[in-house]
Amino acid sequence: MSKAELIFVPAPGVGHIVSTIEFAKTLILRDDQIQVTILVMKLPITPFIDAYTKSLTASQPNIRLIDLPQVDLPSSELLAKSVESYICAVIESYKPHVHKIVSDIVSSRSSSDSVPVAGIILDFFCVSMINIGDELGLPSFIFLTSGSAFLSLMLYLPSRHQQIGAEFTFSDSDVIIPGFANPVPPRVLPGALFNKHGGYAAYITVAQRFKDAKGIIVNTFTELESHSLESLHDGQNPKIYPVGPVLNLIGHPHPDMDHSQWDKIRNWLDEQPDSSVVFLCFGSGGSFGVSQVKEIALGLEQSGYRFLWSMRVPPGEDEASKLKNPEEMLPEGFLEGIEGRGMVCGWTPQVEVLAHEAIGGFVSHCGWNSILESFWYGVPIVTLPIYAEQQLNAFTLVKELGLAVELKLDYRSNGDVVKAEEVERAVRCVMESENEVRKKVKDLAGMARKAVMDGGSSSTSITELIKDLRKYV
Ligand code: UPG
Repeated sequence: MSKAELIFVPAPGVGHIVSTIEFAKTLILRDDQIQVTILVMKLPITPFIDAYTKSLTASQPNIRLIDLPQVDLPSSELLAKSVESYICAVIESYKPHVHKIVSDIVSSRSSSDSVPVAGIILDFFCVSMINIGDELGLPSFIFLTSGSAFLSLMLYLPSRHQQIGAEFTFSDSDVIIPGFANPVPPRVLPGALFNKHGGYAAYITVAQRFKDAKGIIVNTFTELESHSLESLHDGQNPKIYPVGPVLNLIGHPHPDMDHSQWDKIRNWLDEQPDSSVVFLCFGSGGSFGVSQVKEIALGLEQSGYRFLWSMRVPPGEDEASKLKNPEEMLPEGFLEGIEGRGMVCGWTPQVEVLAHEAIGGFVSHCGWNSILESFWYGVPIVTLPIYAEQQLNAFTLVKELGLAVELKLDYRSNGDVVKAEEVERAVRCVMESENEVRKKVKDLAGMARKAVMDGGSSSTSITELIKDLRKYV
């Protein structure tokens, strides 16, 4: 087999970088003639991404990182109006640099003995760069860091936009989206789709380009989202490759992690009975204000279960964001009151926690990586989505797949407060040993592992993808 190069352009966020890099590694493991170049963007809202990317790719001779030059960033007013339009604006500014680097790579490979570029693999936020591939004669593929439910939404949005041409509103009737078995309530759609200040426009612009990709690689597996994946195979959409779960199971060396605290947590977990601890963690950016933290704390206390809670101080201008330590948000005397039954912490290596036998349930913001990691270890989820497509993921897990316990599907942090009693109920429900969801998720863990083994559904899909990519060199 001859050598071939792939150029990856991931978005600069933890939830995007980790699975993208892991996927690049998977391709190289499967075909050692593949070389990967990753173009690295930097964003001030994720300052550690650079070091993070380097540590995830260390000792990978077939992966080369190229730092893209700094660009002038859009104004903070734009960020305040819509995170999505801010990210898209940053990505637009990077486009000329990406164009230059990719075209330099292509022209340096013109001799017959050099390694040809087989294609560009873009994060979904970077789909406007499909133009670069087109201009340079390279096929562009999307690597989707979320699941098939989100893909269904993105493939549906352009036709709705053509008919209606305006943002969603919370009072809209439920939406029929191909790929969903149930009508989808507007309240579980990504917040950006209601945003009149650029969020909706940014989403539509991204969604409109999905059909221009040569293929869409999705971090999901057929056994998890069979209905959705089957309905998207309609001959109209680009070819879809379910290749997941693509996971980094080694824990992430995040700069915010306090190693001595993690040692204490690990020792504490080792002392707890199997499946007795509920873990709460809300992704790389999820946080709550003081009043919500108080309700969660009370709910945990009233549930009587052991817990490990990874907390963050929220960004912004309010009282809570001025606190230095997330523990300061807890009600006074809370930690003393629970008498060693629970621990709170900052960044923890989530995969290591989920793998621990003491963990019996996971209250999650339903970021896609967290969902896949939890399923991999057979840990049932309680849904508390916060932003991005997390509400849609929560809806998919609870209503479409029956694979999670509902706490909230449509939580919006700017106004909603989930009450302690609701937290208590959901925690009790997920921790019950006879819970139906627990049994289903245990079975799913086996299916996830089979999917990525030789001959499994995702493994077969990766073989097909490599074959298809090689047709372009
Ligand atoms: N993580 C830790 N420790 C922590 C917090 C997070 O190891 O204390 C890891 C976690 O294991 C996971 C990643 O960080 O691998 C977080 O990814 P994810 O669960 O997907 O959440 P986000 O960081 O919020 O991810 C963004 C979006 C989310 C989307 C995802 C993939 O917010 O909605 O599904 O990207 O596109």
